[in-house]
Amino acid sequence: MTHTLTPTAEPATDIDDVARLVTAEGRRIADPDLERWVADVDAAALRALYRDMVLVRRVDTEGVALQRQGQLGLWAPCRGQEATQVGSARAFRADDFVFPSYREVGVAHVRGAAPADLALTWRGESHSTWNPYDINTATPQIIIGAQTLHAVGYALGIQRDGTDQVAAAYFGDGASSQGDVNEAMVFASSFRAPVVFICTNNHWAISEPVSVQAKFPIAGRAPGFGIPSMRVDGNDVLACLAATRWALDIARRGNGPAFIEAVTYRMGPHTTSDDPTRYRDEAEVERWRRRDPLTRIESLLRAEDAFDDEFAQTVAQDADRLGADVRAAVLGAPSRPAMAVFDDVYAEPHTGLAEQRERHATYLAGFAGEEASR
Ligand SMILES: Cc1ncc(C[n+]2csc(CCOP(=O)(O)OP(=O)(O)O)c2C)c(N)n1
Ligand SMILES: [Mg+2]
Repeated sequence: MTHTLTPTAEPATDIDDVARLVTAEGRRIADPDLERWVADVDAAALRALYRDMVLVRRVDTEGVALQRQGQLGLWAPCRGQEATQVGSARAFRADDFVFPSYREVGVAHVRGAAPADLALTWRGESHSTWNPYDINTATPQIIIGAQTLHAVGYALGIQRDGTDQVAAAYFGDGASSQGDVNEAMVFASSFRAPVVFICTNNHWAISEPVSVQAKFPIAGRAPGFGIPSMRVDGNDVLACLAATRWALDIARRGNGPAFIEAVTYRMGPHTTSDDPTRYRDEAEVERWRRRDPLTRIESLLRAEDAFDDEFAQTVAQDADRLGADVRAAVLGAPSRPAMAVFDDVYAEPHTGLAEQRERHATYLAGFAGEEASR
């Protein structure tokens, strides 16, 4: 092949150059290719998606509050990303296997994580909370992009088992620059692994804007690996559901991996340890506030006469109950002994860990008697 391939445009920052079914104002727009994937979504199903998003936002708000009150060590807010998480996660089958990052609280909720499971790792009380095999969802990954390799490995296992399950990996715009993610795509493509890559482009990797590392839409990279991709409005829950069903269908039929770039925005800080006012413009945040994924579906439901005060009240009550359950789980969690942090890390003895354990025990021993002398 001697053709010169050049990017035809530079729309990496054009947030409207996306597949979409519902506008920011809550009006439906026609896209026959996308629509056919959600032809079954009636008013009741749309209301259920809205409810999911309200619940996720409530848990997220509770997580931030619990951290501010000193009950959690850290929280990674997902405010603004509810449509990306709920829409995509609702497309999976229960027996598909999902590999999330630390920010996918909405995915964990949809997959069936219990209220305590959504928060206790952030309290340092356990290395992981849910049993991955109970909800076919791996524990949240902190090592940026590593879960894409795990997902591809899992997908290759599915392929050898001869089932029609699919593995999925969630990762961020920042992660898309990691070697792991690119290696995962090469392997997935080469071996036609049944895996779906979901890149949440929330415009920021801590303080680095996506424009620094993506001069062309991130979705545009996948075809270079031989992987079909779609760039979707990540604040349109219906479009996210449709896009993920499209991607899953490719993988489930044995046609190899598919890739989704969900264009959304991280409304909050990177984590509760971060202060985004130091590096980003309030005007940008305000622009995205007007594209709120919850308001969008509420407007659509109202326009279609499927939203009333009673429904809003029921959803708000359900959300408050879930928020209260998360809070109760955190406040009621037993404290494990400080040295337990070294348990269950490796299956077999590990010299590095043994050294750390000893150092930490010596450090803790330095406080002996302090309690009594107070
Ligand atoms: C391998 C690795 N390198 C660096 C970090 C530190 N780190 C934590 S979050 C983050 C940014 C990730 O950005 P993105 O992939 O866009 O995900 P987002 O936080 O926006 O959800 C970095 C660099 C890490 N956890 N792992
Ligand atoms: Mg990001």
